[in-house]
Amino acid sequence: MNGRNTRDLTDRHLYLVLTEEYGTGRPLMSVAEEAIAGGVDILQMREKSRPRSDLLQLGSGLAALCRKSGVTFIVNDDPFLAAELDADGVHLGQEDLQTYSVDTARKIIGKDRILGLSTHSLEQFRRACELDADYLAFGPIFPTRTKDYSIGTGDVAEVLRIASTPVVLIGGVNTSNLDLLLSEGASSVALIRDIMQAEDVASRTRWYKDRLKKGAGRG
Ligand code: TZP
Ligand code: MG
Repeated sequence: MNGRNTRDLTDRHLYLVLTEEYGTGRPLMSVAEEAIAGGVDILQMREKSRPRSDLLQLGSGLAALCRKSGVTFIVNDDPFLAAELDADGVHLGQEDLQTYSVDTARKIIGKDRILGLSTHSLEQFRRACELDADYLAFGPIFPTRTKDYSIGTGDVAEVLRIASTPVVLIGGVNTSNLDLLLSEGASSVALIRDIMQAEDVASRTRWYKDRLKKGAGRG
């Protein structure tokens, strides 16, 4: 055991991507605390325009909170920062691969940390299955704020069928469309807005957790 919260990613997971820009102005630490109270499994720090000193400060708070709560803590974009914060893992986008190949990022974070990678098409997903990632995100499935396109649900079943690593579906997931993803066989989803903008973050988080849990057995 490495003492990190590197849970078995093949389970059903609720993954919240903390991005202040798409929240309601509340500090990310408070949102994180509420999401943890609601049962979130994985938290990612995704702050793209803050200086590194801020990320170190926020990240060490989030890392400590996640560590004591048994929640997996992932740092976006930067494997060096993930290692420095002793986070549970790093998440890379396709554009990050220009800076770090998956193998380079793996060397930086070590084998005990999680490496996640975003994919945006079936072809990209297929190629990513050959890489040394611990999970693959696939999306944006539905319209979202962080991308100017969405890919729909058409390839979801095929992605889940061919996946050799756990898959997290992302992009525009909300309480109205989650069932559609579950009916395609989804087990884990990642969200920003529908949790970050909820009036009651803990109860919205709990709603998703309950729904994911029931997902497998829905009639
Ligand atoms: N990558 C693909 S979609 C997305 C990211 C980071 C944003 C998801 O945010 P939301 O608000 O849940 O659509
Ligand atoms: Mg990135």
